[in-house]
Amino acid sequence: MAASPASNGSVSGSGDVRPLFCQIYCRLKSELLEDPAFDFTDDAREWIEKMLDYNVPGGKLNRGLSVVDSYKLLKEGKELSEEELFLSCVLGWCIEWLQAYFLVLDDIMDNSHTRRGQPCWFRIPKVGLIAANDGIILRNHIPRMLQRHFKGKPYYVDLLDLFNEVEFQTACGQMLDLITTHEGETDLSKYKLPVYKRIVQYKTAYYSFYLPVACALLMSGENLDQFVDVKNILIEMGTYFQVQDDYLDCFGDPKFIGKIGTDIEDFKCSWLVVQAMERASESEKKILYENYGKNDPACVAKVKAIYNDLDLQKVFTDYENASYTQLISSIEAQPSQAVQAVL
Ligand code: GPP
Ligand code: MG
Ligand code: MG
Ligand code: MG
Repeated sequence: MAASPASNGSVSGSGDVRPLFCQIYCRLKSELLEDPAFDFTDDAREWIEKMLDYNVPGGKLNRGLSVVDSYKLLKEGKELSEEELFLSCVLGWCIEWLQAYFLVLDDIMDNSHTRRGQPCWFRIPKVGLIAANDGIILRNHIPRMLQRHFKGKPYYVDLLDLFNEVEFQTACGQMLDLITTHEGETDLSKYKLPVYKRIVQYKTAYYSFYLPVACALLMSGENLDQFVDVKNILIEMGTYFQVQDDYLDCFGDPKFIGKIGTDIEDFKCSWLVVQAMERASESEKKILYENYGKNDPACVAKVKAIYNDLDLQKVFTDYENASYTQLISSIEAQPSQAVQAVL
């Protein structure tokens, strides 16, 4: 997720919540810096504070804010108590922490350069591979925050299970992303749509789309087993979101998306290369085979030229429209108005 103006696609209400949400970040950070489980030195406190400020709050905050928005909608117009509002913000921040943890490690694995308009954390000379441990600390902050604010709530154990399960699914998705890249290096024709969909369902959709809504449902006292349809719709949305991420990796403006694309250089099973392989002539396939996955701007330019010749921008717009129509019809088939509003 990239840095971008506040006027992004988040749903109604988040505009008002954003300042409070950001204040709560400061409170959570202070609590973590005073965690009695560790005997902090000044240096340790200073490192963690810098690491958090660099990696946690600088994104669009869509995932975090959507916990608050979803929870409000599930309450169907009933005013939230101060405690309920605070707790939904804490859960929102837990997801932003999870995202920071994934991104710090993903940028090492993808050999990326920039994130949210600044160098990736591991690219900072004093940081380097300390970033790997910082990722572990970010991950461990989540159960620390959950314990402090939710222990004793009837849904506490369900929250822990949810975060654990979604983290596991994401790590498995990341593994598929990485091992599929190895297979593609020997044979690009392995990059087909079902392979792609499986990767993105796990690496992106669960934590980015299902998790915020599932958190709001648990806070509302719901049993997640009753929301399988909702989960499937959110997975479709997450898939759409990753297709867009892949499209922007190649065609987005780094100034706006906050990161420089590396998918072509990294041999990624990107939506674009999957579409290109479906449509390319034998001679175009030959060019793709020879140039995809090379860390050389001339090779990257040849791949992009094929994407342009195949008019993948139009293929993307068509996919976007079809996916939107499909999602709207699944949402409208949902029996609950509150759930429809959330979706
Ligand atoms: C997005 O892939 C997926 C993640 C950030 C999940 C990472 C999971 C881990 C367990 C580390 P991406 O590489 O396309 O994202 P981006 O384009 O933002 O680098
Ligand atoms: Mg990645
Ligand atoms: Mg990446
Ligand atoms: Mg990407």
